[in-house]
Amino acid sequence: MIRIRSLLPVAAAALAACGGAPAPEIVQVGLDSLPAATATFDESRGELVLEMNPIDIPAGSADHEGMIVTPIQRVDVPVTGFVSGFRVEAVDANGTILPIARLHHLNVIDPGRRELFAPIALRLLAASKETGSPSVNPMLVGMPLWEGQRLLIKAMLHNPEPQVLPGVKARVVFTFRKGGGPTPFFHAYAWQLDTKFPVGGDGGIKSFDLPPGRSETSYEAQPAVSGTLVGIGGHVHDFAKYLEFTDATTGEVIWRGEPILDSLGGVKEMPVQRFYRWNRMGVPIDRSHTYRVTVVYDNPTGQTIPFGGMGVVAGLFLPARGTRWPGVDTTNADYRADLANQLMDGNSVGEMAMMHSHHVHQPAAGEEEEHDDDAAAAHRH
Ligand SMILES: [Cu+2]
Repeated sequence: MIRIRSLLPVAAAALAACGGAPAPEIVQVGLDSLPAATATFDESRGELVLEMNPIDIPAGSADHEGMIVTPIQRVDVPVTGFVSGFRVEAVDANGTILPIARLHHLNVIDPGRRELFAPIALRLLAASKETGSPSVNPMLVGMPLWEGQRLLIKAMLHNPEPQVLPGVKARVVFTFRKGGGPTPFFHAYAWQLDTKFPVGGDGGIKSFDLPPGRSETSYEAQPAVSGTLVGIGGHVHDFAKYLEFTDATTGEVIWRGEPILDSLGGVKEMPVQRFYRWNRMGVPIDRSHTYRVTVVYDNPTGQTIPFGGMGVVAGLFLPARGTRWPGVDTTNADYRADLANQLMDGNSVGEMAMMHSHHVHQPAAGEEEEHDDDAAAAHRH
């Protein structure tokens, strides 16, 4: 049972002063009983760091890395301003930055604002070790955060060493500037559209059983507001042929991405496209239209692969001029189910998915495998 305290819509007056866009609608969500992470703003560096509590990563064994999903933690934003980029990292008990592979993924969720295509909490950031350090021009585009805004943060950590790795802290470093000035000109929000929206399967798992041969999985939804897409990318698993984002009302294919493969034929990454040009911010999105995400697989193994499929597009969106980004309806069944999944112990969910996870491309003896399929455990994004 989740208890959501004080459902009070608040106008973020401070934000209205910066940029041209109206302040987002904000719903203050309690969740006070969650453990608190820390937030530190360093104005001279232009960085806002959200750092999680230390956790011990279990030892790995010869055939298995140690892994742990952190408890979900709450963190309050200390200063109003704008995010224009980020990186994720993990540090050991001495504060030394660990190899990025120790951090499997890190997610930041905004429980007070909704997703564009579903009434669930906004996925503000979903970074994995492959994400790198994406950024936008801070004069042009920024994602607004306000002082006192409560965010949720969760990560999964790995340890290939044969001993416990103690006191590891995962963190996200936002490139951040204080609000109040005339820039950025555009307020941007992260968005996702998943083939298993709005809440996924048991425990919120967004991966699905992949049948043999060619298969197509899709999901359609209408956006909460109109606006402009400035960027798009996505995530798929091995054997994916392509991932597509379509205006189902007009039939127009807005984006199609084919996975970039590694030397073993596994999925290495998906291409990312920025739609904005010097004279045009991107692709218009109309709230009266329906949009569709489709992932197409060709599974050559002749067998159904449990949790083998996944398809999600994600990117950056600018609400139309004068449009306020919507808050959440905390009484909505999908919102509540999704939040309950996020608050669950990710290790029980992870183990369940792990038991069924597969390694399509086994590395040759002595070869380091960069591509890992235990990502099934991560797929509650
Ligand atoms: Cu996945």
